[in-house]
Amino acid sequence: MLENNGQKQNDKQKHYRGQIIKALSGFYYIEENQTGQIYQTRGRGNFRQKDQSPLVGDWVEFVADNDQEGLVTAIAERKNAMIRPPVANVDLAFLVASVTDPTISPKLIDRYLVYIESLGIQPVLYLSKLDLLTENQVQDVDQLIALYQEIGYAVFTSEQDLSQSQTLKDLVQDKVVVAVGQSGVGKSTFLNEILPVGDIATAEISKRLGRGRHTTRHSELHDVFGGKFADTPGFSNISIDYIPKEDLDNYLPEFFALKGQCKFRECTHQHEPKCAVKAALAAGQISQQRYDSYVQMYQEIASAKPQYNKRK
Ligand SMILES: Nc1nc2c(ncn2[C@@H]2O[C@H](COP(=O)(O)OP(=O)(O)OP(=O)(O)O)[C@@H](O)[C@H]2O)c(=O)[nH]1
Ligand SMILES: [Mg+2]
Ligand SMILES: [Zn+2]
Repeated sequence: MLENNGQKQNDKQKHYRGQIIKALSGFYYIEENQTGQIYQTRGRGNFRQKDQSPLVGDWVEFVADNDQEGLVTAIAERKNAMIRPPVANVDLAFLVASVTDPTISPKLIDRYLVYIESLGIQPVLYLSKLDLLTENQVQDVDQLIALYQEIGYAVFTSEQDLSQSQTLKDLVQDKVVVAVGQSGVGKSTFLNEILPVGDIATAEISKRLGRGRHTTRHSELHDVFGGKFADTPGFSNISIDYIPKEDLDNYLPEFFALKGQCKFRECTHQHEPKCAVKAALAAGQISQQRYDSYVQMYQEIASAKPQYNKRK
């Protein structure tokens, strides 16, 4: 008889497939394919040796000898895997950025967008805390929204009632979606607003209970609009130096659209003559802010120390 993680396999054990919807304290919670039942499982020891640990969003095979507990035995090949937040097979990412408290800089928004694009995931913007703006800040935020819409990104805001939004439904249906962004920007709040039963703890709720700030500590998929939407812990240090510098322009859509028209095939859009990107910048078709973000990220990548075993 085989032994896995100290658990003896026995005759009652059955084989199942499902998707990991939550990972917490060494347990993986799997929604079984046929019944939708949730099994609490552990990973098999040898995943760790292979440097392959199960992630939320993974499709897995598992064995269980009762309705509740089991053991993950295999992870299906992934379409992609985000390290931060740790979610696999992601189709769509809501970049959540607060316009105040904390005010998120456009440079940081651009950085998150490049990170998401580089993983082959479709980004969408959600701007929160518009209700806290003073009158003279409103115009700046309107410009920000217009800028990203012109590039082609869908932009949602906290001013909209999204709980019944058909546009949002069409975007989310049948997809694995993550909310990405710094801590405190309102990811859990946004998700609560669109969930059929919005009961995720947010800072406000725990303040009322006198327990101080509530911050999300694990990733979890929730059923919403016919898709799976992950609330995840916030993070702000995004490493982009795994991106080859010559590929960076692939991840800014308005640069990507023009790069074929630059005179030099390896154009970095900085010092070269007859650069279509710089021409578009001069003509006001590419924004100075996006161009500055690009140059800053390019220089950061170019000056990064070469690393081995960089994550993809
Ligand atoms: N006024 C206002 N407050 C908001 C809005 N969105 C979120 N908040 C508040 O901002 C605080 C942080 O919100 P959370 O939803 O917990 O933030 P989070 O992004 O999930 O943070 P982490 O879980 O730490 O990553 C809470 O007090 C929310 O009530 C908004 O649109 N307007
Ligand atoms: Mg949260
Ligand atoms: Zn160029």
